[in-house]
Amino acid sequence: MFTKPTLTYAYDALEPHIDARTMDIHYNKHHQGYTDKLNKAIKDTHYEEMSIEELLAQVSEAGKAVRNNGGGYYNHSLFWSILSPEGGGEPHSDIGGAIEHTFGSYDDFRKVFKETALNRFGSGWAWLSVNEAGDLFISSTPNQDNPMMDVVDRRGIPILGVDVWEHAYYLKYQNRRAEYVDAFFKVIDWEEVNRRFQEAKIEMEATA
Ligand code: MN3
Repeated sequence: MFTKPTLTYAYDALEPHIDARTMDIHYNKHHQGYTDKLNKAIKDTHYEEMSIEELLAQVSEAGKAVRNNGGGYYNHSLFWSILSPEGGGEPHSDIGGAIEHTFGSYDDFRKVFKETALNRFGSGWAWLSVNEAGDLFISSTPNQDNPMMDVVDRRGIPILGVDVWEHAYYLKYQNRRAEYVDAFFKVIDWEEVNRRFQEAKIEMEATA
């Protein structure tokens, strides 16, 4: 049985960037829905014995319900963890250096990441991930797919992601996805992204 991680901040803690009502509905209805449907889909199957990471890595063999809800479960768990009321600003430490090294500067990174989020037609996600060489890359996936899955073009371990489904921003921003993505940058918890970056590099080295 998978359970949602507990939020470490209040629904209104990310105001004015992400509004309390959106947080409440997104966490309690959407994320809960993915979690419940995932648990239902894997009940009495061998997927019950797996971690979510193991499951996603071989999701091509699973049905649609496991792919969509397994992705929805994982993606939202990651999303809440990389947001913080104390977030925003420019990344420093290791992740700051790696972003500068890969994209030229933080501003250049932000530009490409934002474009990737805006160019995702319909519902999906934009990601910053670590590939098997330990390098950063930006990608986008439709629906609830993510770079962990064995069905995507560019595989890696995501360390930052933005949900661009309309349910993530419509109440406050309506169709203005660009404004929402700008606001998202103001609440990114770079310390958590850096922690995930370290973990992902160790994981990739271990599997290389
Ligand atoms: Mn969502």
